Amino acid sequence: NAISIDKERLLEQERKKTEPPPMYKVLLNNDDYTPMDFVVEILMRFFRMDAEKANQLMLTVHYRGKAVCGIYTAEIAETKVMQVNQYARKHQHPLMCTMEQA
Ligand code: NFA
Repeated sequence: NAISIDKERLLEQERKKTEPPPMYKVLLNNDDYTPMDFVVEILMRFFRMDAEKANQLMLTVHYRGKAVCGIYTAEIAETKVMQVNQYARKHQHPLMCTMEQA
């Protein structure tokens, strides 16, 4: 009946409020052309890493092919991917930032 449907809707709202949101890994992918210094700059600028951490992660991408830069909710992850790819394109580098569910 109508009351039990209302109750289900309220329960669903409560579930949504307490459920942790799905999380997404944001990755950088290696390529042969993007300068190492530019990748380090990206990691400092968009992922707020210090120079040492940024260098480490850049080398992980360089030697292993990709690495996780951070884990975020969908909206934040999508924004990071857009900002990084736009910035790379603006500077005419092929660097690719991608996301996948964590
Ligand atoms: N492989 C690139 C080079 O040798 C550097 C790089 C690192 C590119 C990490 C993309 C990501 N210049």
